[in-house]
Amino acid sequence: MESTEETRQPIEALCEQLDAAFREDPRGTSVAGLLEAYTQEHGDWEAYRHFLEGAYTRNLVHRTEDYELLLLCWGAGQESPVHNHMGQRCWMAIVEGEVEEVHYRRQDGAPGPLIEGPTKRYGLGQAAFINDDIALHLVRGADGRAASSLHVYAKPYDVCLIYDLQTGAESAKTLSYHSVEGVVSGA
Ligand code: CSS
Ligand code: FE2
Repeated sequence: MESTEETRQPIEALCEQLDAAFREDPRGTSVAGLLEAYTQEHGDWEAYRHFLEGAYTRNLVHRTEDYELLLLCWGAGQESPVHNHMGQRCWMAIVEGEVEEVHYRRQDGAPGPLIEGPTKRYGLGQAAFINDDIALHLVRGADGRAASSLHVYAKPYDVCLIYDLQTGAESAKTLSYHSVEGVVSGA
């Protein structure tokens, strides 16, 4: 992602700010504020917006050794499986519609159904944070409606663990990109 000062898009400026933020502080203390400021003012994330029948899409905006920035597009009724974040930090900021997440945790000791925690709802321009110490979660557009959200994962990861609601059984899921820097994979 390279461009001159005059042509630099707001989302490119956001990536530069995130590059600097993680260089200065790997914990990403300023990330939620940067995401909120961007999502409240800018619409050029639309260049990465792709919906697909059947599943939510993961669209890569920018990836470094420290973090990745993705736009996730949640079609009506689509949701993620219950998943973890592989010991990494995850920020989410809403750019279109409203998003809800449902928290879960596993039973202590014995196998069994996941235990449901709170459901949280986020509107346009709001940011959320999660890691494995907080909860497992599933994410979807609120009220079964379409939505889009920017996600930062620090550090990036390509496989996560997903969980069966009824049994608590854990399995690995490979995470892939529907598009990279605006270009649909395989197109
Ligand atoms: N972790 C899921 C989205 S909810 S944070 C994913 O990256 O596909
Ligand atoms: Fe997640």
